[in-house]
Amino acid sequence: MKVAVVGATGMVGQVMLNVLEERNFPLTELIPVASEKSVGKEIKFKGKKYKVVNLATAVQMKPDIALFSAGGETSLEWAPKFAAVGTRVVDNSSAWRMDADKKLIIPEINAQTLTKDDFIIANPNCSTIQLLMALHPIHQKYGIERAIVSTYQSITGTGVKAVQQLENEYNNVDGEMAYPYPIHKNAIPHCDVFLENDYTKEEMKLTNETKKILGDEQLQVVATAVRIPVVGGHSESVNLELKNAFEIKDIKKLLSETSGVVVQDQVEVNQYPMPIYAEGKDEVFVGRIRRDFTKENALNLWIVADNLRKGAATNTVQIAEYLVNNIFV
Ligand code: 11C
Repeated sequence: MKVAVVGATGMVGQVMLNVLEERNFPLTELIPVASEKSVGKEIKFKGKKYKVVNLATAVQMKPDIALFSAGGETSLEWAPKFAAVGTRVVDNSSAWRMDADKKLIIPEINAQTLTKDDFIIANPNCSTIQLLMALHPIHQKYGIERAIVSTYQSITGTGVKAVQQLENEYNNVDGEMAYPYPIHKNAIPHCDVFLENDYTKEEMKLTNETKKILGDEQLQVVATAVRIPVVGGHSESVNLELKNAFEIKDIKKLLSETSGVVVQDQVEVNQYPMPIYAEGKDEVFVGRIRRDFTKENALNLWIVADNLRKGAATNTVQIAEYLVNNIFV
């Protein structure tokens, strides 16, 4: 497999390279791709050095797979150019997610919908991926009527500029701002841009991507997305109203038997998911699983995952692995 990583010098791109290496992805040639200012730089992968090339050169090299994490505009312009030379693109931006002709994939949930005709495949938003890893088995067994989600999102979701902003504020030095307000000692209820309905784009991704991935237009999700001064992962407080009666012990058992999900829920020893434990891991951690005593058939969950790994790079690489094992054969 000739694999291009588009955005190889970015935060998610770097994690993609680590994940490809760790999972021993069957790669014969790596094509690191980045913007003109990084062209010619060397990237080390599995002990070998590779030179960064630009997008046009990468298209000419006709990779089998291109993993994109270079922003929506780059994806909109360049993913079709790669697809036209036969490359399968797995795109981590929001550009193609809601396109009716493109599949939006979490491998554990809907990879089986992929066919030989799919050349541009969308990777969901990080907050959606971790949410649905926990919600999918519950929806299948009990039916989810409505989900109310509040997120506590890592600054790494914004990128390197935000990590630098926090560092500058922490050290009391001036610098460029990624957010309209200080993030140190703060919580900002504003992730991605505001839309006409007064929700943010990040909040509406949770609503719309959930319906598409679970194939259920009736499933209601309403979200508030908040940025907090944390690295290591996104956390989500989730209230679910189910269509059918349940026992909490059965929900815990169901989640603990779900591949890619780890239940951390022993409050008697203060065990619950936190970003400091999720950082660097591929699993989605679920805890604080408890009945909502204000409503019938309702419960609360706390879901944490490393947004750069399962929320981005790992999910993208898992899709590529599915292509290798099922589409390229
Ligand atoms: C955040 N979820 O944490 C975003 C980052 O739509 O792929 C990824 C944005 C996206 O702000």
